[in-house]
Amino acid sequence: MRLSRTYVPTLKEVPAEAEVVSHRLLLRAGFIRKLTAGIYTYLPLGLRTLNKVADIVREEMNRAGAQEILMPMVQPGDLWSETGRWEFYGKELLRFTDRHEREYCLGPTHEEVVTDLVRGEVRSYRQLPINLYQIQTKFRDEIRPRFGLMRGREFVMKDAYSFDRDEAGADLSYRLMYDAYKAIFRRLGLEFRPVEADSGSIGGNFSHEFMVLADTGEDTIAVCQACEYAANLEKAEVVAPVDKCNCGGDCGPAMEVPTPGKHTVEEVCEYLEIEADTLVKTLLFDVDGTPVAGLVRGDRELNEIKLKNHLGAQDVKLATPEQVVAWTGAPVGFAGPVGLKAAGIRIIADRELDFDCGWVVGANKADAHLKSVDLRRDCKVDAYTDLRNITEGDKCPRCGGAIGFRRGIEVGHVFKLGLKYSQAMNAVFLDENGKEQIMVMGCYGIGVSRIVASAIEQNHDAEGIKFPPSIAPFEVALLSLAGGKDPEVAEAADKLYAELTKQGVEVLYDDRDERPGSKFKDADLMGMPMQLVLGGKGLKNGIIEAKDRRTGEKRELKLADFAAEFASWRRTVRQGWGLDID
Ligand code: 9G3
Repeated sequence: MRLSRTYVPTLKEVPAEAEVVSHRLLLRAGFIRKLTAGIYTYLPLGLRTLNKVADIVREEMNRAGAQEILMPMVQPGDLWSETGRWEFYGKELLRFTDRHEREYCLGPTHEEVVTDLVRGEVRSYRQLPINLYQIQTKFRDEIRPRFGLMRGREFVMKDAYSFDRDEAGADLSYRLMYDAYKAIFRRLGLEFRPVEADSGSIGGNFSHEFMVLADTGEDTIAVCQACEYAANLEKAEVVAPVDKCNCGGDCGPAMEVPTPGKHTVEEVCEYLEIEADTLVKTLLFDVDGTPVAGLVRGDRELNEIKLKNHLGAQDVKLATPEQVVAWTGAPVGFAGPVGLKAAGIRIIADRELDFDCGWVVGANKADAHLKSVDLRRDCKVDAYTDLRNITEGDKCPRCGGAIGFRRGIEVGHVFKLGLKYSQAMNAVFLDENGKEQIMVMGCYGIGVSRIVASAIEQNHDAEGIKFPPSIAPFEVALLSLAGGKDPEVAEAADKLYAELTKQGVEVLYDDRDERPGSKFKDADLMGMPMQLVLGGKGLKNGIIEAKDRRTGEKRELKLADFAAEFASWRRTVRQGWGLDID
């Protein structure tokens, strides 16, 4: 495509509301324009990238045996009432009525619609399994849409739904989608990780998120440097310590020490001249209305989700200062495990505390702590469990490798749905014995428009976007430096453009009558992975300058042998993106 005839309104400045780099660059590079809050128009280059992402998703979904359909945007409220979700969702679900006063919503997702379709068509086990998917516009009325395509109100999602005869079949469907997602993200040329998004409890309601790794990502994940393990912080398992206490258990009797006005871990440690890893932090919680003390080492963070899961509780809240005084007899900062049993308070301790003694703990008395405490001797811990947040340097629960933290952007999510929708909507089939069974479902989402933004979040620099070749609007930016006064260069560039196009290479040909500097700037801004620059000097010497946008590395290709030189350079550039490596 000739840039002189393409609508790519690049900008020097962007509105202050563009807070994240992908939003700024999508606006500056002329890929999108905002219609209204959270709702965007895709301009020609933005649409090309969106469609390239969608095409890769489509190919891999088809390869996995899923079948593409297209469901309506507008959904009848009655379906959502069948599953109880019409009442459950609030303002995020955009509702409206038609001319007959019938209630509808704009589809934020399509479980009800697809289950309604299947329950009407599938009657026999012979028709299962089936996996139906669509690539379609969703609407979710986010209260504060921002970050451009990262969190829009209207966005493009690939959503797939599998229907199986039984749990085993559903596990296979899940595995097929999990593997298809890995193929998709590899082909997109993005660094990603499948992340355990639930407790990893096998057979239960587990799910995986697919995260694009980017320092600007909103989620922090624990990632193993040695194996594929990755998990949300709140879910990541902490490996139990192995070495037992080395003091042989004779750490002397517990003794009270004054700690006047020392409330925080830092203050107590400084005052008693001890390290935080010899102090036990006692946090009090209101768990479904009953008091529970959670214990972790002074230098650790207690994980409330792990506490909640361990207790199988509905609601876990940090105790109020009033509750702390009522339960421990002391103000906040002096709570400790010794003597709490009297108040009927359950004590759950992180298992790290089970292998040492000689701890400093709150004395449950204002301005006082206890030292030399042995939890096994001095109090009754109800349970030792994995209660703390994982930290960098912890060991991987799968392979023992080192755990590091990475930030990620959720771009995909695969779920086991079980009978949640099929039971509520009576999606049943007759099994081989003619017995009626409820279908077992799974659902699988990919944020197609969010991937466009995430690719930029992960791959950009001060000059602009660095698109992976698989989703760049064009693979090559061809810059002619003829500038309207060097017909030979213009003619040679036209020829090259024609030749590359004939070879099937997608070229954005900057044939504008602009200064070289602004052409270089725009090429770096728009982010095509390969830049070819043809100038007068180069033409005279029979060479064209080639630049790899990812690395900035430049080389000269001989015009005489252009086709072969370009082909080998193209391979190098693509392999730099981890593509075409068989
Ligand atoms: C709603 C609104 C927002 C929602 C939902 C429903 C998220 C909702 C979860 C899912 C689960 C999967 C199929 C594709 C992959 C994700 N936000 N979810 O159900 F009414 Cl307003 O969408 N659905």
